[in-house]
Amino acid sequence: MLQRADSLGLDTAFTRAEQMAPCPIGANGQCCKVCFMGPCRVVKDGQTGVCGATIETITARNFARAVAAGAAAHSDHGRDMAFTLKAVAEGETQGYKIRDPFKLKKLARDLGISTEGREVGELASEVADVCIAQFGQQRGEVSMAERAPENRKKIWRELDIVPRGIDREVVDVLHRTHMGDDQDPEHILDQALKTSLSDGWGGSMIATDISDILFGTPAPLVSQANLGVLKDDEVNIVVHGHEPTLSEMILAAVSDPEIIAYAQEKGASGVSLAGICCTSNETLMRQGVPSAGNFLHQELAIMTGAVEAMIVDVQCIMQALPNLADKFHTEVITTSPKVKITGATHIQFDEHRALDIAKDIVRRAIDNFPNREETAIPDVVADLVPGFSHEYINYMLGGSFRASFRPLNDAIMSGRIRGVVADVGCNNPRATQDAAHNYLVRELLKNDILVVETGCGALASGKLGVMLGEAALEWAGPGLREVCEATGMPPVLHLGSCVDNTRILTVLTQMVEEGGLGDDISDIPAAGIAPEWMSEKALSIASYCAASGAYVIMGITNPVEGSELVTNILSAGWEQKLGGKIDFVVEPEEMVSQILEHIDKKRAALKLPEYAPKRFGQSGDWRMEDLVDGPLEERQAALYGAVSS
Ligand code: SF4
Ligand code: MSK
Repeated sequence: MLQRADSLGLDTAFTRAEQMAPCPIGANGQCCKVCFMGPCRVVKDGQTGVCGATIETITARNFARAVAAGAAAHSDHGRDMAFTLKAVAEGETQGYKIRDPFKLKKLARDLGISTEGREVGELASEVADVCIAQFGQQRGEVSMAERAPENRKKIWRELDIVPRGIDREVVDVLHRTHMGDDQDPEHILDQALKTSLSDGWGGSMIATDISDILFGTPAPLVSQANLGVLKDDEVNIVVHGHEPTLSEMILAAVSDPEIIAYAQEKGASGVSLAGICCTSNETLMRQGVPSAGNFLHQELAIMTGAVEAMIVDVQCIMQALPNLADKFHTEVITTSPKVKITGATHIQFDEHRALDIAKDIVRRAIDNFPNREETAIPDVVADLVPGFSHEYINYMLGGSFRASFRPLNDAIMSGRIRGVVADVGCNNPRATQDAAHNYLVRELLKNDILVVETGCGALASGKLGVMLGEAALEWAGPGLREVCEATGMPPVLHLGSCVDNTRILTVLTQMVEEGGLGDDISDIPAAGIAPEWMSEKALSIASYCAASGAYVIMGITNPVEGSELVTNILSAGWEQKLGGKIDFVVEPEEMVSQILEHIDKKRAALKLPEYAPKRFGQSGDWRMEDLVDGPLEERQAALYGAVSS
């Protein structure tokens, strides 16, 4: 596709990244523009801004502001879901219903709402009210923080970082990083932690729970990923962004026989829906809607010439899209009241008329089909099995009648599974697309690490073909392979979109509660990586994971590189007070060795047997061999050799 871009003389994020060298002062967090005596670039030892601000204060302020912006974006998504739930409960919407009343009840109980004898609608209305109130709450603690392990809550309370209310913590960061306020770097970063927790154990968790309640809690299904999911003979509609609210209705509209007949009138054989980014994750994991790819595929999809409409909602939408779409027949349609892009058509979404609006948009795309010219859809596609909610993981491991994390904990305790790693986050055109995600996933699997994924990292693995049960035979070490064979699960689990990193927090909490892996998230042999991150949301996620006790590695660049002190606070400093930390590591090889070292250290602290892969791999159902190519012995030798080295 990049060759096609070249031959057509088109810019992409890849070429623009080459032309736009990152400003090294900004990249290292050394530029302050919080007041208009500046902007101040603090680059020499001992230099300060006009107000006297030091490099430590400036880098910490920049980091905290990025966390606040990320937390705001995620949490606002959660707020919108809560308002949609309220509207559905009041019977004001068109096309929506409550698909998971069991999860509604569970959430109600967690929020302290009585469920006894209540109608679903009435309960949903109260749950929505309580969720909406979490955003404006001024005192106390956000309710969902209560879900964390007891020891974790103790740490948070001692440090006074339990969020009071979601919006309140975001505003607090913006206030204290205004000119002339908080100028103690550690104190600023403590508030960054509190704000990030208002995302992970607040806004994002609300988004995940309510999305499941409204659209269904994901369970595994089969789908496909990559640009090859676009169809040459059908109207292609691509949904891109983050929220499932409109895309679920677009899906309903494209399945309508009248709409299909209308498409046929216009010369197409049907209407095909595909996703990009996290809107894709939302529709992929619940409805099996194929994914056209992750963040850096948004321009490439348009360049196929086969997309009639790209419908976007919020976050991660490049402003370059309308200009690029102009070169083809694609119409870019913005739908969120918060997002307009010059050159795009704006059709504002309103859940009260959701299905009508969705049908109008789909008809518009169909009307555009006759304008299609030459197409170039790459013949590249991979099968995948997405949809591993934490609820499903429970059933998958424990069975329908005794859903439990016990088998996972046992597998880690025995050493069959060495540990668990979450590979999450974006693509970044400063690095080869998906290369770090793919390398890390393969290396981790080889080392018997169970990988869970969300966001664009998940879509990278979907495209790679490792989200299939049989992928364990090819890529997993002997112990992990045994577990995958016994359960049929893929060695890489798709857990959802960016806001669904909260599912990972829930999995970790359930592992603690199951017993045998310590008393807190920080005891578990686990880590998180975002090797190709680019978004402020990634810094919020990294911070709330660290605050929750996880070891997090971020690739690409260190946004606080300008200050050794601040870099150390995020790493050793946070590890000392929280048991979790953020390290910025550019090289994927270095990431692997730091993760394995960390996981083995945690295993040793728990007095678990040393990782010894040769003890495993003799059991399992070898008949699954039929599913993959190549002589078993050769692959075993290659694999075990690699593991032991
Ligand atoms: Fe410069 Fe201080 Fe203003 Fe920042 S707050 S721009 S360091 S004068
Ligand atoms: S979409 S935030 S590029 S993961 Fe969630 Fe992908 Fe990162 Fe956006």
